[in-house]
Amino acid sequence: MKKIALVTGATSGIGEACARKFAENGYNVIITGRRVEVLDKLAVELRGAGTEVLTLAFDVRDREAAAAAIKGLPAEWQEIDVLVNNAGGAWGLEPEYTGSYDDWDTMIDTNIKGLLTMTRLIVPGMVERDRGHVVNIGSVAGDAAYAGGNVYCATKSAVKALSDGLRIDVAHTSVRVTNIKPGLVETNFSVTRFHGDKERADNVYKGIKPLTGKDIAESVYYAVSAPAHVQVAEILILATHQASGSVIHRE
Ligand code: NDP
Ligand code: 8X3
Repeated sequence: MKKIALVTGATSGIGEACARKFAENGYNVIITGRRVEVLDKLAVELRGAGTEVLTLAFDVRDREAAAAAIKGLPAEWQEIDVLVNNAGGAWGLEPEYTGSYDDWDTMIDTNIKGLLTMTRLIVPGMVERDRGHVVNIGSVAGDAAYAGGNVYCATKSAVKALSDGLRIDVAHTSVRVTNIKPGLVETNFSVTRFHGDKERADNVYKGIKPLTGKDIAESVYYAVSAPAHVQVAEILILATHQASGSVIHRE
């Protein structure tokens, strides 16, 4: 029987690349996000290449919708082997003392509470089956704050704490927990951060060769495909000319 990977935020960037990577490697995939038409398009493509795909459209901030989606899974999709908690992003890059309450709520509700909701819904089954892997997409931003990063950095620090906490709580089982911490990855991330300002978003990746969603999917898959006795706890993955969240050498 094929293994099952569920990827949140599979409609774009890192999540989409993860869904493709798992599909290429023989997994059946559950792809989630809010945009139904984007999920459907990816599903058609992956099915065309022989992968069984289930699409679930819901907002990870909506606990009831998330619970209905997971509890309503058809029997053959219930035994999820890999959960990639990827849905999320940054909203705003303002100083902490002038930031937007709405942006803060969106980041905290999505990056922390959404991830927790998915973990709470899916990990009990993994513990019961004594197998599974949770991959949380953290960030270099969780290691140290940078200018304007404040709340986003705090949410990614929380992802580290929640990954470490879960790893402790499942240590008596064969379930593994990995925190992947990327640096600059060129996706829709900066367009979201700058509320749709594409020009400002493009500037983030000027003068440096950024990572791609595919680079991150390779790290995710590396951790998941390691032998069963190996738990890759964390991977910090940066572009060659990035040294930390705030040190970036640009040509
Ligand atoms: P994208 O903006 O390209 O993708 C974000 C994904 O998250 C989309 O699929 C979006 O789907 C989904 N999403 C956002 N909000 C929600 C929500 N409320 N409910 C369900 N899905 C949601 O960005 P990335 O691929 O770059 O980001 C993915 C993850 O990687 C994020 O957690 C981000 O913080 C992290 N990361 C990104 C880095 C980067 O430089 N790009 C570096 C380090 C970490 P939809 O719109 O369909 O709901
Ligand atoms: C995304 C990477 O450096 O823009 O988490 O925060 S960064």
